Parts: sequence; structure tokens; C-alpha cells
Amino acid sequence: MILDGAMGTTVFSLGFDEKTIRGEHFADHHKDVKNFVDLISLTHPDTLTDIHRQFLAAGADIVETNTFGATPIGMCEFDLEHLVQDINIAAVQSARRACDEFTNDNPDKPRFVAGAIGPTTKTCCISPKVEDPGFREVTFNEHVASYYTQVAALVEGGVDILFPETTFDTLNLKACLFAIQKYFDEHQVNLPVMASVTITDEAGRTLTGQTIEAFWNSISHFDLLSVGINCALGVEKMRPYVEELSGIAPIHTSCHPNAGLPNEFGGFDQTAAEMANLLEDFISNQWVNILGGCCGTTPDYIAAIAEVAADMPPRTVSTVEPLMRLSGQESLTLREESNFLMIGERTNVTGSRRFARLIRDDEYEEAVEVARQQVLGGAAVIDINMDDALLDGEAAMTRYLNLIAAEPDIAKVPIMLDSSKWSVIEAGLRCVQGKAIVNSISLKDGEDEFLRRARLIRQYGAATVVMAFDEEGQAAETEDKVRICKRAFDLLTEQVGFPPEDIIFDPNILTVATGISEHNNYAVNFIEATRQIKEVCPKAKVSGGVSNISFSFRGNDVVREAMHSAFLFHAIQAGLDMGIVNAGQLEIYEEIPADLLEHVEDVILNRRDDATDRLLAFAETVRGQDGKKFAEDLSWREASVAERLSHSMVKGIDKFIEEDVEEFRQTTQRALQVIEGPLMDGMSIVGDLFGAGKMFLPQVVKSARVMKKAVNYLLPFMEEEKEAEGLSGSSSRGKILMATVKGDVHDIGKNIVGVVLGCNNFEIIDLGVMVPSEKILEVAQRESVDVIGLSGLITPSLDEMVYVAKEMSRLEMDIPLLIGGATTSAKHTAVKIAPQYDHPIVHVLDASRSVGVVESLLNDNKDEFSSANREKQAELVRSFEARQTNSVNYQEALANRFITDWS
Ligand code: THG
Repeated sequence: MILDGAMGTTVFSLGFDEKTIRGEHFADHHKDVKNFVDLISLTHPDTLTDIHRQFLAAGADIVETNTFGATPIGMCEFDLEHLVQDINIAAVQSARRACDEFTNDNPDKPRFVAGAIGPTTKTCCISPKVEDPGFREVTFNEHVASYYTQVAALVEGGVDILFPETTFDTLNLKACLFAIQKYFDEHQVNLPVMASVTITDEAGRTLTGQTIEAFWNSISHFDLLSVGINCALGVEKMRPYVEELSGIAPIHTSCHPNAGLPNEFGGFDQTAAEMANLLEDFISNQWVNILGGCCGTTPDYIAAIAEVAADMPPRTVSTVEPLMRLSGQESLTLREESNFLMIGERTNVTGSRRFARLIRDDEYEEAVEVARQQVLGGAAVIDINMDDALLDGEAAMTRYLNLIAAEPDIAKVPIMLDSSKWSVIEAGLRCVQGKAIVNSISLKDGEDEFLRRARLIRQYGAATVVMAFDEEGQAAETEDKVRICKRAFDLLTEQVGFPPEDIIFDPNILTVATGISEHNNYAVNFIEATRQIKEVCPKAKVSGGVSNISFSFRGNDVVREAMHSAFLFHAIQAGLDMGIVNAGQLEIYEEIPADLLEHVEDVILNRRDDATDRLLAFAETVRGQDGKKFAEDLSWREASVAERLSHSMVKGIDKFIEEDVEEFRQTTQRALQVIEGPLMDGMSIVGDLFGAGKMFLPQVVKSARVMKKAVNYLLPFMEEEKEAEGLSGSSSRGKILMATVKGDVHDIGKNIVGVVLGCNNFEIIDLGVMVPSEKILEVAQRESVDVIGLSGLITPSLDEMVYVAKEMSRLEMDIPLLIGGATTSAKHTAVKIAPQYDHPIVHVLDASRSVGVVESLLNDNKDEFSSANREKQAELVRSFEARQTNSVNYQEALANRFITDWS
């Protein structure tokens, strides 16, 4: 099937400007709307229908409605959210009219209207605030409500398909799919849904750090018509990810790339023929079922793509083994042959006094370290529990999950949401972009509640633990455990359609050696029940809270750890797939001393009546010897201090940063030299690695936070030095004003730059989005800022930046101007912006480079940097002009061709 091309590019190619887009009706609207092309659905519906006709004439089977930004959250930037309904319905009508004409003309080739749903500019997964990585500017529920409004209007308008696309944050997409399901359920309708993601960095990750497989696992619960990749990288760079997705998604796949990467001027150089040629490779490899274009693709491109696709066989949908496939930022698949999977237990306020204290005392930073330690210790999943009578469980769960989402080495693993309160579990489900595990549901409150929760878990896209509880209570006997689990299994698979591979039974690990003889067979019962459940509930998994078994020996870790390993040794043989354990602290079965093992196994396996007494007596002889502590690899601590600093920066480790900074400071005259020396070197390595695709964005942000800690440590010394020199004043290293330019609502990139600079102790004044030049310059002058940074994502922003530079000249300003954002480039900056202003104008490639640039613009050698920058820009202008004038006509070029002397 062929999808259409870009709406924005096509509208602008018709010469639409602010005035035309406004039309009569919005002539006096108080905000600029030029870049809200969705508005033409109301002001120029006929033109819109014509654009759709052009794409249909080019061969498109599916056209997307002009509604990419038309959600309440998207439209509030323009103060137009009251028009969501009208705009969506009008847009559908324009598309519908065009499609129906073509379908009527040729009923053998029916045409379809897909309601385009954009990601909005607000991310659920990243904090725009420097000082608080746990902060969110939008919640899952707000997105659900916003998407619901748009979905309702699109469906009522009469779309054939819903198409959330350009997903950069999987949690946004999950909210959209949640809203769609809600709408379908409430209105008894069901339309095909396509979904598409965008890969934004060279490391092949989404903006929020997920790999393609992790992304797919996160949304695979929804019955999609297709899944695909669109926008950012252009065809060539998408290739490996399209191939990967095709292999793992057992549904149709789509791809609608940009016409290559945007050039330095925000245009697209790849021709229709080139793009179609590159896509031919995807088709002949049978990787895609639905092909079209994103930014830069006009009807010519679609015609070219339709032509190459015409005679090629369609992709056959992959078959994929039904396995439990979870994800955090990375994917986790449980295969038949997988080893026992450890779930970290320490992030539990009821399971760890220390963790409880950290949460109660609001020491979240240290509490995050507990999760990291579990992952380092081998936990492939972390169990998080905030069930404490004195805590607001929902708030604590939300805060903690949002904080660890900013830690790539923790966020890579899937989360197990552990609570006996459903509301806390639901709060957790609204925070995780990956495919998580709910811990737990059971038949305790009856079938109806059990089924209701199970359906919601599916709707949120999670797997679930089911405890062996029913209306009568907790199952302790083998037979009851198996009976309840089987009953739950049948209910889930038959009534909810819950995939059996996403069900994890927990037949209750109960404490043995309590002195009560009825408890003596508890471990045996669990092990035997595990064996039977695996038989009667095919594909389901079995798990348990391992440390429960040894509560009788609290205070004697040697005995407890021996009990855990011995228990696991037997339970794993019986089919236990995973367990909640103290990761990093499991004793190795073979290393349990023979006499201890014998006593322990007597208890676990209930081998003799006096087993408990004998173990108790034996335990006295091993008490007091501390269990071994898990040791992380600290060999890097032996390197030189500069190397250690750089290691901490690159890996985002803040544990040693202060002592290392201090050690280095001792060797310098001024504290600032620590920043300008090894810390900046570290940031620059981070920049290089990011550029090379070896780091992804959340890791860069994390490195910046380590930098912040280092800078904070140095601040008092810098103050002292200043005072000693008779200078005093603010401790900030400079004041930076940042703004997304007029007409542009994108601010995620700018916020990241703000975080990175803020972490480096620059004071940030962020004016937000759609900021007119007058306001930027007025605030800059009033606040005497040191630098202005302009940001923009869309092509028209380039012109606006030129305008701001001109205005700076007119106002005789002299501070540096930074230019950044996806469509900006060093070349455009040099050729179009820099000539407007006599003072430094610097293009900043990405957030990882911002500190180096600002630093260089404000330090003592700033003139050197500026003249080097001018020099580079002059070179870019020369090469640009050379390219402009050096082309010759075809005849001349032929005459000039290189002739090989083969001999
Ligand atoms: N099944 C499921 N979920 C569960 C359990 C289960 N979640 C909670 C619990 N049981 C599993 N987690 C733990 C965590 C810690 C301990 C036991 C089980 C533990 N903690 C030490 C103690 O209480 O002695 C505390 C030590 C400390 O304070 O540091 O043993 O069964 N589905």
C-alpha cells in the first residue's frame, strides 16, 4: 500500500504565509499560526482537498488527514484548543471528499483516510527542569484526555484508520493507544490503527532512549494494523531499524521517511527518484507493507515510490514465537532456554528498612542508588514497592519511577510494580514507557474485580503476576495452589484474551522453620505446585518472593542466603522461571559448606521432623559471620585523577565525583581550571560519543547532572577566590537567555540544552516557545544576559532566526547569539544568519556541545574562539558560493569528464 507524503512541505510550496493561513476568520487571532498548517482545514478546505487529490493521483492508497497537531495539548500553544473538534472534522471531510472521488472512479483501488495523530511537543518521559529530573510537564492522564478528544473527532468525522505517528516518546504513544481503546470500548467501534515511531539519534534510539525492540514490546499489546518508522533519519539511516522491526513485528509494517536528511537550509536534496531507488531495497527485502513519505516529500516523490512498488511482491508478515517480551529502554525476552531471572527486591519499603528510611526522609537520590545496585548485582527486572501506611504510595511510586527513568543504566530494565493497592499499581503503569510487570492481581476480591484489573493491565500494555489467592484466602497446599492458578489461567486466557506467555503465577513462597509443624512442607508444596502449574498452564511462568522462605532466620544472613540458594536450586529444577531476590547477594549453591547445606536442605525439603531444631542449633555456630557483600567493579578507580573524572562524566557516575574534583583542584591554582580542564574534556568526549551514536540522549543528560554535582562542589571555592581578588557577585558562570523562535512550538531539544547548561552552572532564562523577536531582545537587554540561544525545529524558523540577528544589529547589541535545533546547520548559520550581525553567531550542533561553546564564548580567550568561528564560517560561505557558481551545463560536464588511461 502507498501512503501519501508531507502536508507541511506541500502547503508551503503553494506559497502559503501567515496571512493566507489565517484566512478571514482568524485574521485577528492574537497568536501566529503560520506553522500550524492544520488550520487550513478550516480556512482553505478546498485547497486541502486538492492536495489530497494530488497525492491520490500520484498513487497513494492512504492519505493522512491534516491533523498532526490537532490535539488540545498541541493546539493550546496557539490558543486554539476550543477548535479541536471543528478542525479534525473539517480535515477528515477534505480528505474523505478526495478519497471518495478516486474510489468512485476506480472501485478496484479503494482509497482510505487515515487520521493523523502527532506526538505533540510535550513528553511524558523527560524532565525539562534542571534541578528536578523527576518533574514532568505533562502526565499520562492529561495525554489520554487530550488524545481522546482528537480520536473522538476523527472517528466522528469518518476516518477509516487512526494513525499515531512520529512517536518520540513511547509513553505518549501508549497514552494515545490507551485513549483509542477507551474510545472504542465506550462507543462499540473498532477501526484499524497504524502506529509509527521515529528514531532520532545515531545510536538507533528514540528520543526517550528506547531501542526499536523495546519500543515494539511496549506497544505490542495493542491489536495494530501496522507498525512502522517515519520521519527523522531518512531512508538510508533507517535501514537497519526497518529490517529489525520487520523481523520482530508479526503484523504489517510501514515506513515513511523524510526525503533524506534536511540540508543546511532546511530543504531536502534527495530527489524523488533517489528516494524511490533507496526504498526499492526495502521492498525487495520484503521489510515493509506500507510505504510513503514524511518531511520534504511532495506528490512527485509518492509517484516515484508508487512506481517502484507497483510490481513488487508484498511483504509476508513475520511469524514470531509467543514469548514473554518485556522492556525498559532495552528489551528483555524470556526464552525456553533462558536462565533463572533475578528480580531485585531491595527497592521495597516493606522489604528493606534502609530503602524505607530513604523514601520516608525524602532522600530519593540515594534511593535511586539502591535500584542501580540491584541492576549492577544482576537484577534483570526491579521490583518497586511503596506500600507503607505513612506514605502516599501513589506519589512515591510516581516520583521514584520518574527519577529512575532519567538513569539509563537503571531504566534499561523492565519494572515490576509491586503493591497491594491497585491505585498505586495504576499510578506506576502511567509512568513507565516500557512493558512492565504488574505485581500483583488475584482472585481474592472475586472474579469481576480480577477480570476488570486484568483488562486494564492489557490496556496499559503490561504483563502480570497472579498470586495463588482466591475468595477463601491464600493457598498453602499444593492442590489449592494449582487449582487457583489454573482457574485464574482459564479466566485470563478465555475471558480477557490475556496472552498466556504474559502471565506469571506466584504460588506463594511461605516461611519455613517457624516452629509450627503445619509449615514444614511449605517449600515442598511450592516446588511441587510449580511443577504442576507449568504443566497445566502452558506458556505461563512461575515466580516467587524468595527471601520470604527464611524469615525465621532474620538476623542470620549466612543461614538465610544458604536457604535461598538451596531453595532456588530445587525450585528452578521444578520450573521456577524467576524470583524476587536480593540481587548481588545470592550464595552459590556449590559453595554452601556441606554441613550447612545438609541442615538447610533438611528444612527446605522437609526431610526429617527435627530439621528446624537442628538448623536452629547449627545456625548459632555460623551466626555473626557476615554474608559476602556484592562488589562492583572499581578497577577504574586506579587510573589517574583526570581519567577518573572523565570516566565519571562519560558513565554518568556521581559517587566519586566530589573527591576526584577535590583531588584535581589541589593541583590547580583556580577552581575554575577544574571545570575548564578535565570536566570540559569529559563533556567533549560525551559529545563525540553522542555524535558517533555510541551514547544516546538520556545518557548525555545524565552526564550533565554529574557535571552539575562537580560544579556545585567547586562553587564555594570559586567564590572564595573571587573575594580574595576583590571581586564578588553572583556565582553563576553567565546568564543565558533561551527561546524557541516565533512560529515554532518545539521545545524538547531546547529544554535539554537548558538542563545541560544549567547543570554547568549557567543561569538560564527560558522564554518558552513561539517567542517573538521583540520579546527576546527586550528581555535580553533588561536582564543583561551574556548570551542568547535560539532554537527551532521546523524550516520556517530558519528565517525567523535571520530576522532576530538583523534586529540585534539594529539595536546595536554585542552579545553572542547561539543557533540550534534540528533544521539548523553550521552552513545555514554561516551563510544566512552570521552576515546579519557583527558579533559572534555560533551554530551549536547538539546539547552535548552547548557547554563547550558557551564556555569558550565567555572565558578569557573568547576572542580567539570568535575569530576561529568567523574563520570557519568564512570557509563555509566560500564552499557554499563555490557550489553555487561552479556548475556547468551537461555538455561541458561531459567534455570535462575524467578519462582513464587503463593501460
Ligand atoms: N510475591 C510477590 N511479590 C512479593 C513477595 C512475594 N513482594 C514482596 C516480597 N514478597 C518479596 N520481596 C522481599 C523483599 C525483602 C525481603 C523479603 C522479600 C526481606 N527483607 C529483610 C527482612 O525483612 O528481613 C529486610 C532486611 C533489611 O531491612 O535490609 O527479607 O512473595 N509476587
